[in-house]
Amino acid sequence: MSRSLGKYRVLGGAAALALLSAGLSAGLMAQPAAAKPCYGDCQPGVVRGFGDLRYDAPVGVTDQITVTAANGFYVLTDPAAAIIAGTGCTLVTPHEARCPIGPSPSIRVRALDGDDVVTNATSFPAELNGDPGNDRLIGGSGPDVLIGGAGADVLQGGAGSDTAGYSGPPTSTGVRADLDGATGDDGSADDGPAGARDTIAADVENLEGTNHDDVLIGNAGPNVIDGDGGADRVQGLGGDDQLTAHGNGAIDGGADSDHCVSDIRLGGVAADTFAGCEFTKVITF
Ligand SMILES: [Ca+2]
Ligand SMILES: [Ca+2]
Ligand SMILES: [Ca+2]
Ligand SMILES: [Ca+2]
Repeated sequence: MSRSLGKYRVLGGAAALALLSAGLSAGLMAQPAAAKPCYGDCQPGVVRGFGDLRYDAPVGVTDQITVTAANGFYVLTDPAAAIIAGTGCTLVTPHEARCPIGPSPSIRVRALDGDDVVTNATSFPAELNGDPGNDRLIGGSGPDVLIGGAGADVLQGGAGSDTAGYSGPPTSTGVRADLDGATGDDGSADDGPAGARDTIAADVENLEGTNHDDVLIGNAGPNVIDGDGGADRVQGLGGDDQLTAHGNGAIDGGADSDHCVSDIRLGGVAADTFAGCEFTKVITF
């Protein structure tokens, strides 16, 4: 912290104040107070934060949200919704907004209710939230985090190293999810919670679990899998995997060269067991 403040001091005067103020706003905006529907982190519609684009869809709309990048601007379109342009963004038509791309571009979209389609057609990292409803989330050429939420969702990563995330909305039970690329259905054991099977496409490489007891299984390629809270069973299978669990669980690296981490800094739990791991680490503080 003192190092950051020092940097601002060197800049001096109004520039330093402006930067500090922008940084603080971005920090506040990254921490919405509640999960209830609000817009662009509780500002209307689409906003530009510290270089990033944030959009919350209107409630009651089956959205078709697409984000592209052109001539230094994010372009957000949704033919199904009347978009509201908030701070840093301009409405071009009722269904199209533009916002200048900042120094550290990233995208966060919340589609909220409805059976929505959300497409990141840029190379920027994105977090796409389907929320309730049977959603289709389509990542861009960079790293995407695809959080389907409730409903039977389809998660397509595109190029880049992409993550199917279950840690976003609160769930009452753990999930079983794997990266075999198979279509999800309620007759199978994956992916996602019972009654809401997701299809995680073969172009998704990584998994993040819930706060409950999950079973998370990779594939023959390199995978990054984090069980999050709960006593998780994490399996990497082939490929050089990075696997993390958080106590009372089991990590199995499978074939090839795997890094396995039992992170039990929260305490009150036993270290996870390791099998098939070439590198292991237990983090206790
Ligand atoms: Ca929606
Ligand atoms: Ca959903
Ligand atoms: Ca978990
Ligand atoms: Ca693997």
